[in-house]
Amino acid sequence: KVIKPVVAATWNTGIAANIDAWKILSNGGRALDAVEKGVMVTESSINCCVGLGANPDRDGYVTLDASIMDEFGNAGAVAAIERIKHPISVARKVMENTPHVLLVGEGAQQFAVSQGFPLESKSLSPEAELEYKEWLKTSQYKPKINIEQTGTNPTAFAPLKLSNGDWNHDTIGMIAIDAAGNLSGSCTTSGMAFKMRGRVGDSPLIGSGLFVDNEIGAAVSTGLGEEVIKTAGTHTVVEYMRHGYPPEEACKAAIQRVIKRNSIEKAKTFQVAYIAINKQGIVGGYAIQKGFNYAVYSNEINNKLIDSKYLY
Ligand code: SD4
Repeated sequence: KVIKPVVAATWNTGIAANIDAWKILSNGGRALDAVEKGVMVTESSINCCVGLGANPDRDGYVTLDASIMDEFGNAGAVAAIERIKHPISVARKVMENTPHVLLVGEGAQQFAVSQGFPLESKSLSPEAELEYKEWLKTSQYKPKINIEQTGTNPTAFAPLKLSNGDWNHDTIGMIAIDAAGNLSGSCTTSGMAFKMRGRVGDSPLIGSGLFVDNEIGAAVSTGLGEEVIKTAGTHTVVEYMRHGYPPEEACKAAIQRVIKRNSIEKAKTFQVAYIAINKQGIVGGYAIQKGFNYAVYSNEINNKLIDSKYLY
């Protein structure tokens, strides 16, 4: 039996995002539309890690990464785009209106403007301004991330600074199966807070931050992008599903590939997490560390936040 439609999204911000995605899915809409509209909710809200209200890079610029994939294996993405409110929609336009997959920086912005996206202000949100000023005091880049995400208020500016002095993080990744049984996925982020100017993470890279194979399943990632890229994270998850692993097991196996190239000691200092869905509509997730959660919405599971299993 196939469970459908279903949508799943990373972190507690996934709850609000799922609501808009579900409006589309429950009316027989296409998974692609659901995963775009869903994450637009997060892009519009003020939070630490997604959209123009998020934390800037170390030079004070908010630069955004996003990617989207449909049921035909089409893909579109933007990286290091500035002053555009909905990078996910620009990613979709790249997919649908260009012969390319990925546009970056100024070119991505020019393309967005040519497609009718307004150029927004450069200024930081008051919340990000505060965080940035605070960060400038030490200017230390310590990407030990998202060990714990507390609270269920999906619109709150996430608690950025952890008690151990590290910076929190929460990209939104969303995967869905629609009533027709088709899969799509999306991913959108401001990347690592206070990253180097020009740094691009896993989120806009197909096969790293997001991968969809309509015959098999879909996966998205969150966490330390460099580690996801080096293991082609979400492609790895989908390949494990191709070989018969259920989603949670596939995520776990891909997490173990991240561990394998690090010492256990090192791996305990950062977070990587995956969520995946297969063609049966089964959702699973796995993380290196405790504290990762994801929201699932289906006819059976009424938009519930699920604590992911984890290694350490
Ligand atoms: C990145 N993977 O840019 C993103 C950040 C993230 O939860 O997911 N944080 O590396």
